[in-house]
Amino acid sequence: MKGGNDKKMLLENKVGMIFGVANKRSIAWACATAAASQGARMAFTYQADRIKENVSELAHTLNDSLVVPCDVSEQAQVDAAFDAVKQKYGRLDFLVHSIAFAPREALEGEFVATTRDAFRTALEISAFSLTQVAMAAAPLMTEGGSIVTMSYYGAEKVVINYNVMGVAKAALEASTRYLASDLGKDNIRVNAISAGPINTLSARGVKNMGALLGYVGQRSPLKRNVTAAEVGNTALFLVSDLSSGITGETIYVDCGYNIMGI
Ligand code: 0WD
Repeated sequence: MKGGNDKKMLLENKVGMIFGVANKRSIAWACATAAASQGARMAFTYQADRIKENVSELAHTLNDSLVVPCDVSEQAQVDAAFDAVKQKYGRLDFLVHSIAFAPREALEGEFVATTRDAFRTALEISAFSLTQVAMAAAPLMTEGGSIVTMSYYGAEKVVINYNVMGVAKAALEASTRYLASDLGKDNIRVNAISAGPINTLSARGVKNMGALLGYVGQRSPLKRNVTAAEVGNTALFLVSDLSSGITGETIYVDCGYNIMGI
């Protein structure tokens, strides 16, 4: 029997895969550091060579990590990334999907002007990719698992300039529910975090992000904006067994902004 001081970490012996680290401000990196603090070992994917170095530098600060290329628009790269995870760790316990993309011109002006190409790209990279990685992850989650994705309030209400990304996030939240329904029988849970605005690389692609941060910071019940670390801690909860009864949900981590009417 172990002594009373031996506290087991929440993610001891767990293996994760993190999609969407671009730099140290990325929400995905906050999720990874939270998970690492509780003993997880993780593989990190990077989208393109321009961020390879960034991701490698960050990942190598963590114990027993792996760094693999994976642009989700290339199925062969997705397959290769999961093969590499299987080779190194043998299985997977959790996955954080924290990626999104829409052409910059689609993130300003009127939604009604969205082109077919912008719509297709936004929905493919920001929504379909969740199903794509869930499909690849499920066979590796032999002891059950937890998948977490990142959404935003623009899925539910109109946020000026968010446009086609709001439509993509609505599809992402619906996908979360359908995937949770399919994968629940294998004890794989799928949840979304709807994060308040945070000043990251992607966020700067949305026109007038600074104004949005100010607006939300003033009106949220907590009278401030949420931090990436707070989102990371919620992701930690969702990938740990503490949340074993939760699946298919979208959990707001936004200092309460979404509950406000007038
Ligand atoms: O206010 C915010 N920052 C919020 C972000 C509020 C609520 C939700 N989110 C969501 C985003 O929509 C996204 O889904 O959180 C997720 C992570 O966003 P982030 O941490 O704000 O942004 P960032 O650090 O830029 O990471 C997103 C990354 C990309 O970075 P860049 O900026 O280089 O596009 O998504 C990745 C890429 O690394 N990504 C891809 N990964 C694989 N294949 C692809 C792709 N095709 N496209 C983008």
